[in-house]
Amino acid sequence: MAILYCSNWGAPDAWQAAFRAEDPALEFRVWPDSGPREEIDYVLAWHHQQGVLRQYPKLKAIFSLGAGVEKLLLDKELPAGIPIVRMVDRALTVCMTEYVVLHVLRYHRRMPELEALQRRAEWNELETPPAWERKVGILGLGVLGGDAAEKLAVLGFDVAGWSNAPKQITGVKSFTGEKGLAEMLARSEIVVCLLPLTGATRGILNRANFAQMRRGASLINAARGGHVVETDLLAALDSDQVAHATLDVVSEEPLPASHPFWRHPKVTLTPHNASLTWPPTAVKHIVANIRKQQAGQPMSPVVDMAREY
Ligand code: NDP
Ligand code: OXD
Repeated sequence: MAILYCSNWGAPDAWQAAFRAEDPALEFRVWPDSGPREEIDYVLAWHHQQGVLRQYPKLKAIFSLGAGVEKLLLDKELPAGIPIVRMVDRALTVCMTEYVVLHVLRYHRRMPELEALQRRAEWNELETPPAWERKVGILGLGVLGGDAAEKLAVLGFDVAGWSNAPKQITGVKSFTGEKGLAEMLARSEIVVCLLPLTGATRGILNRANFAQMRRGASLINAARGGHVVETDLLAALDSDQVAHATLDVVSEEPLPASHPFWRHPKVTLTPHNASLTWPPTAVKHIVANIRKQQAGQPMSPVVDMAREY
């Protein structure tokens, strides 16, 4: 049984070591040195070269090394009928929740304003309400958004979330549909985006939706740059409709040096490092799915090609 690491991004060493530790019987190969193509059973894909995945006639599953699959789905020559399994990794989830909690607390405790006061050597005791008075809205209540919502609720925040299907998460109000989006945006003082990038969500953080937000709300986008219409965000920041934005992802990565986000006083940037897949825990998810596939059981979560996530 052979698994092929197929990526133009990063080095395979950590993955190879993790697979060796988890299941030494799995033969780990690195594209383009796949050996005889009919020997490849599974592929690990992240930023792969388009068109190569269809070259393996006995392929049983494609494992995305990331949670977001929008780049993988850009490959117009994906082998038909081969399931694509998204990454669900304990470390990825925990680290994303750390990122969201960090930045929600930063806004809740008015740190951007306090930092500006310090730069001006001004002593001003800004008031902060208790967490239960702070309304946080999360776009996307899936693996990552659901965990972040749950942990923010445990910290006492007044949390709501928006998803395709209604959710039951303790302490989290669930909104769905266009009307639900408008209601959730209107109530939220801090909006977090953890949606997948699909045809339905591309450009969702746009002028019309910024206008639906509470005036002076803050935005945290840890999903994909394509969710934000950047000129609309700059206009919303300049008009104070949006007070501040924390962006882990942007439309062009790395962000060009000339981009106004770099020097914008109301923007905090991080270099798409909110959370990274961690091979030692991620391989457990992959190997568990391989065992399911071999036993004829359904793998999870398999990408729904119609919904694009
Ligand atoms: P999931 O698929 O588990 O969750 C997606 C959520 O979005 C679900 O709740 C889903 O609803 C909801 N959703 C999808 N489309 C719509 C829509 N049109 N309207 C309303 N709700 C919608 O994904 P993950 O939580 O695992 O990951 C989310 C994203 O986070 C990834 O796609 C990736 O882009 C990003 N990411 C960013 C990282 C970073 O470092 N910055 C790291 C890892 C991921 P429902 O539950 O009803 O299906
Ligand atoms: C992911 C990412 O999608 O790292 O996993 O962005």
